Amino acid sequence: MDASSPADKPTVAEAYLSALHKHGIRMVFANGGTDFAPIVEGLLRTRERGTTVPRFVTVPHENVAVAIASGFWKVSGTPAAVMVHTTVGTANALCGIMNADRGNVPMLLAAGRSPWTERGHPGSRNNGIHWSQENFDQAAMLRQYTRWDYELRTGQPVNTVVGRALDIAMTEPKGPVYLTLPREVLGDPAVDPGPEPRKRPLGAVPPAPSAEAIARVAKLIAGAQRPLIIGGVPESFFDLGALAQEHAIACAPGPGNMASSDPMNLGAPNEALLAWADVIVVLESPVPWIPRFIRPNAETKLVHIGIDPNFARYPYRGFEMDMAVAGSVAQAIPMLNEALTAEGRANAARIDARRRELTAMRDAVAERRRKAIERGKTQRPISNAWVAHCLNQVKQKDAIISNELGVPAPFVEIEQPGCWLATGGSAGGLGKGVGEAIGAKFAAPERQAIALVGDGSYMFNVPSACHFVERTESVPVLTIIANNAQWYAVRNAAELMYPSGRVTGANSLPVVDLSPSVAYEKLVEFAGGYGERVEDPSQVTGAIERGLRAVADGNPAVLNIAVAAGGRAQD
Ligand SMILES: Cc1ncc(C[n+]2csc(CCOP(=O)(O)OP(=O)(O)O)c2C)c(N)n1
Ligand SMILES: [Mg+2]
Repeated sequence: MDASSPADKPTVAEAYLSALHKHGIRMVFANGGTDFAPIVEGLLRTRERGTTVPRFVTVPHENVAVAIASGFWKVSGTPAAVMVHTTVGTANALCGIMNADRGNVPMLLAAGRSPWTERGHPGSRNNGIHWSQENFDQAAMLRQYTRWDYELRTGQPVNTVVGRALDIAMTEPKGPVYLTLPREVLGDPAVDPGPEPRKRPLGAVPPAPSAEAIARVAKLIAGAQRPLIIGGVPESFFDLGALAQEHAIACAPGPGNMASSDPMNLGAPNEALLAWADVIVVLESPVPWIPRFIRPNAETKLVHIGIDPNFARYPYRGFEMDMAVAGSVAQAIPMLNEALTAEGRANAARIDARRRELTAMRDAVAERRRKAIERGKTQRPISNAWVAHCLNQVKQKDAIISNELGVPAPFVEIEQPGCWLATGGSAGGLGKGVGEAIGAKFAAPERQAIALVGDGSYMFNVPSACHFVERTESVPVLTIIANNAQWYAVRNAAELMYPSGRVTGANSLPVVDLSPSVAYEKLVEFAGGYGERVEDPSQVTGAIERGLRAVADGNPAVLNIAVAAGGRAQD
């Protein structure tokens, strides 16, 4: 039986593609299979008919496709769709979906479903895998990590289903949704697609925190000697700086949530900073500190503000709270600034004194970093701080940086919002650093996109798939590998657990070493890219310049930089 009817009436697949476009989906990062037959045919037919549909990009690994969609969202503010092949494609996408869930990254993941009929429909089973790939509940594979899942049924209006999927994905806490598309349904003639989407942003308006609660937080801060803010959100990049500077509040904002040069930005929270504070306001931060190592004083007042300050999606989490305020942090920060201004006049002298104290604390942080950079000038293997310093010298101000165990965040200067992609949470599933940079490049082709990755992380990114897409879609990025020839994180974990064990100080460790190291810089050459290995600290700036030039000329670039192990020091 042939699926094309004489009149070639539009199919559900065509209506689905059109519904995606109507709901603002511009890009679909896709990895196909036998379930895609109606989609592939539909793409050709819609082209013939002049129906506008999203751009489909072939991505040869699903985890990379999800990372690209994530980077695209973070830079464009528009969610992307990912489409994968049935159960097996879903399995490969799952690690990325776990990160998207914990990072509140909205996206529509769609997967085909193995045909469910053995005969009688043009889409019926015609391949052995149509029996063996089916499972009992495809969405159960990732239901813990999606906000919603559904299977498109015969006769259903696709506008309504796609609209619902995207509204849920784009409602706080944002996150991935999953739609399965059986081959028979996609191949059926289109039915009424339902009402056209109304002209409005996707998702619900986020809830504002209660003004009364914010007034109470302001009172706590106004009455404090040493208030500290931990966390933040990229949307409030400048608002957080304004709040902190106006009222002299110490900040440990997390990279990408506040300007690196902000005088109130004290970097990552550490033991001394937590011990210093008498009020701590935690902003949208699932893990504000690691209680086993550092903790606030018992009498320090603790306030948590966030869409869900309980992080109910996390099974176990024990951070204490004197006050929990649910609501958008982007709205809370200006509200807090206003409420504090009303409180603050009487405290002017105290605020001035604190501003002096914080300036001295900030100077001490800057001095520590300056010394690390100074040492790095001649260190071999190269220090990560030095690599970051060299990058700061040559990257454009609005360069987009994605980081996955690459050079350390505190040393990279970020002065604009939207330049640091590794904000928010993540499930820690490695393999998204390069893909997110590529997604950023899709969203902002005119900007530099730079992936900072560890040698281990580089391989988790399926570099062949990344460099393939960089070449085929002309979205070149600069990948800088901080190559310490090991999974240092695994070593570090073993040493922390067994400080006087065999592992501590051992030269070489099983399931840690990635040595002898290999020529990662050669891999990109298969895609016509530029690669360079760097061992001499005096060569780093030049190599980054050469890499950025290669990218500007349209070629992917990889720098394989031999760095010291354990150099991922905070600051
Ligand atoms: C998918 C996945 N597999 C394994 C891990 C465990 N893991 C965490 S960090 C790490 C090592 C990463 O190595 P690299 O990128 O070289 O960074 P380094 O630790 O050397 O600084 C591993 C294997 C993980 N987080 N995600
Ligand atoms: Mg490593």
